[in-house]
Amino acid sequence: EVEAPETIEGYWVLHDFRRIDWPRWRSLPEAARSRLLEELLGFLGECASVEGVERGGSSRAYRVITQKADLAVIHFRPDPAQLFDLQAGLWRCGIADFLLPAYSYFSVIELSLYRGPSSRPEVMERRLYPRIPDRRYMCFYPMNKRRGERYNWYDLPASERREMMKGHGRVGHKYAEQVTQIITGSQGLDDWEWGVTLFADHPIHFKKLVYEMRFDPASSRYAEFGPFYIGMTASPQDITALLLG
Ligand code: 76R
Repeated sequence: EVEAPETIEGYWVLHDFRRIDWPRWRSLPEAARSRLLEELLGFLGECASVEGVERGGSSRAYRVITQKADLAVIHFRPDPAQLFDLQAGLWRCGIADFLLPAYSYFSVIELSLYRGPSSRPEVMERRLYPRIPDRRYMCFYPMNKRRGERYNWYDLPASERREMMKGHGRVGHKYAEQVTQIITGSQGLDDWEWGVTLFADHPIHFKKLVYEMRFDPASSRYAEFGPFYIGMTASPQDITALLLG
């Protein structure tokens, strides 16, 4: 008999990272750039407008540091079909011709019930259907649990996994004030098994948390990581300054 932990799913999530094709963008006349920018801001405004609706979803734009990307949009929606429309919506914006795909990720907010569904219903609701936290910085990376010859997470008895997740939660909980974490599951959905999205007012908290967690067995033995992306919240003014400044 297999012992997969029970999971509960909430919002569906799309992380969409783009690189700006700077030489082509800069070669456009200023009036054309302004028009394309306005259209993009209109689209992003529409995306964010669902936040007034209960369980409507949430969307945020970020500037991204390093050459891996320039811009990111994160969408949470109750229905995965909405994410298909949002992806198409960005491609339909004229500026999409200047936004090169950099990375993207499809997953769903997941609570694994290692500790049982002990939380109160309103706490569950808030964790399954959260607004994207209003923190200045965002850190995203995909990860797997190892399936090696020596260390295989999926071969462990449930009791050992539960014990290890307890230790994991203890380390994480020290950072509960500084870092909001949203774990999304992507088994069967994308190339890694989970997406980790962290939100904080300063990126130093990502470094401290992720480093400390590397020493915890759930990570030191069993975690494998993909690329890291660091974003800074981008208001319409920030995006205007980035693209026209
Ligand atoms: O308290 C609870 O009920 C939640 C406990 C908890 C679970 C079940 C928890 C707490 N996490 C859980 C599940 Mn987590 N988490 C990560 C990473 O970089 C690394 O080493 C790993 C990436 C971070 C930084 C992080 C942070 N967590 C998971 C799972 C699913 C495992 C499964 O189902 O098998 C993954 C992949 C994962 C990964 N975690 C916390 C945090 C933080 C900060 C907390 C504490 C939250 C709080 O107490 O407010």
